[in-house]
Amino acid sequence: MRRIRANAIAILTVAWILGTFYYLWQDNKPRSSASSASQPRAAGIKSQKGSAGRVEILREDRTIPLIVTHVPHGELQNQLVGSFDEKAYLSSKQLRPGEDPYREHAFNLQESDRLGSERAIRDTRHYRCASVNFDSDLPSTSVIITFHNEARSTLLRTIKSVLMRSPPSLIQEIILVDDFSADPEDCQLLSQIPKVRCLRNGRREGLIRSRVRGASAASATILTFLDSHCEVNTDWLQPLLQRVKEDHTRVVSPIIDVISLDNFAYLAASADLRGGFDWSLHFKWEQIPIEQKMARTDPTQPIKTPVIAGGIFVMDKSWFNHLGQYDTHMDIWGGENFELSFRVWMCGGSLEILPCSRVGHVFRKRHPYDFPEGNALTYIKNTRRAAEVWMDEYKQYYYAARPSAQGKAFGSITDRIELRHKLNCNSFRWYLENVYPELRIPEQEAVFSLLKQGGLCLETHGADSLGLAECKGSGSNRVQAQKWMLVEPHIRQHDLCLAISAFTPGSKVKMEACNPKEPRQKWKPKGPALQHVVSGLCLDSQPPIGPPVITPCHPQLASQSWEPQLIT
Ligand code: LR7
Ligand code: MN
Repeated sequence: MRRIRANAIAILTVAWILGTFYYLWQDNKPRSSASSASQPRAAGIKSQKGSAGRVEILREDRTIPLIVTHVPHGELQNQLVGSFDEKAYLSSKQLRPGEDPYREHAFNLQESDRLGSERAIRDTRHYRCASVNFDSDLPSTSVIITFHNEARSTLLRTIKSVLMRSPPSLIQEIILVDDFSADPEDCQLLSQIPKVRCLRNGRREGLIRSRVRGASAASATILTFLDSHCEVNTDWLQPLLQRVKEDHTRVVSPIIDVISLDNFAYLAASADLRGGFDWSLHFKWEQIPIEQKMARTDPTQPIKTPVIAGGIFVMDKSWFNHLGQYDTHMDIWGGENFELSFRVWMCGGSLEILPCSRVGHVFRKRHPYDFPEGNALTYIKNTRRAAEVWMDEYKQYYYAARPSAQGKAFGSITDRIELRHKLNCNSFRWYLENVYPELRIPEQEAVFSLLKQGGLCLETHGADSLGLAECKGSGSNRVQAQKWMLVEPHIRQHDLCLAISAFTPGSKVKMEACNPKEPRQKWKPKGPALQHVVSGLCLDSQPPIGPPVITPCHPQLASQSWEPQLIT
């Protein structure tokens, strides 16, 4: 009896010990091991898996044990970074005691320097991302980083995060384009790191021309653009390359996480956002439309976006070249993301945010560098170029939202217009209808006018018929029938629009319910005449007075002359 009890106790003890070990092992297992299906993780990195796992993150996350991204150590680290003397590079540019740590870079330089060149960051992806599979033969990429007077510690951390968190075989090279920073060594010294190349501009060009220079020098078939103060997260690159490999017309971005400009904490950004803008061409993050959100059953799927933020994206190099790279007459900073986004969508490509790719970026509140032509004028020049080339008649809303842009110089756009014709791109209306229907088109101020022909006015009789009649004064009740709202392309009265009944000369003109997609209702001014857009024929009262019709345009004809007279 005693032996049985002793045996039972022994068995229970062993089971308890085994259970405890199993629990600890489970607890310690790195989450990335669940992704063993995702082959393209670098073999070298995989063998180091044991050094990842649960660690304690300092600062704001102090008490929460977190799964962190993997940082290789020892030999692998040497292979990736070579003999580069990191300490010397960083220490020669330290903040002097008493100096304002925000002055030079508009973020807390002291904190950035303190962090050093590598650190563990939280894997901010949805947990299902870890089990997504990628092709084993993804193409490699040239990473292009342009910078002007970037802090050494942020720049180095950007580069090291790329080298350490990407499968080495997928990084062909990292091209730094030093946009005429004060110290050429900021860039030059970094070229001691294997795969890192340094190009230096002989004068300040701005990020747009710098990126074009970097892209032209790239030897890989795929381009990856990064800002100079980023940290890429676990397996950030594979989802991007996979989507572009499948379809070279896709231009893809990661979710851009936030690195605090004060304490450099790495914070997860919402996965429900996409890029949008208002009519002043101000970029903003916005919620994805509710219907799309409801339809999303798989959080690893791409999110279509009307525009990209601009700094962090992957694009096929031949597609980049085919579409005309960038508008190199844009200076320093701003607007190029709209120009690229409109161009990609309107000329046959698409823009996506891939939620399983995460890259952190230090968002700042001001520009730490100067704009030779001034910040406001540069932004206006760049966005005016984008609006003039791509926004067709909708550019009026840009000017209405940004009146100061009118009359400001923006250079010649002939080349870019030619490019648009050559690429046979869709209209901005197409873009609004198909890509960004959520962008509200501002109500035009309702302006009512008479449409006068000599002493007579165009008027409606009931719902259907039209004719000319003596103009009524604004006090008269009957003026309603002569009161027109001219909102291009419509000539309307309340919900009814002037429409042709057929596209042939002599066809009658009538009133019918307005429909923005109906080509029979679209008109534009042609001198004193009103021309039907599609048929090219003009509104004619065909004297001696009959119901109005459309006839070939001769704007000098009295029967085709319609003088708008505002009703106040
Ligand atoms: O003259 C310059 N030359 C440069 O090389 C001015 C800037 N630069 C570099 C600079 O060092 C940095 O690497 O260009 C990059 C972007 O400049 P930032 O970081 O000062 O600007 P930003 O982060 O506000 O820029 C966002 O908008 C820009 C519009 O022109 C670009 O598209 C940036 O790439 C873009 N950054 C991002 O999309 C990251 C996410 C931020 C958001 C939203
Ligand atoms: Mn930036």
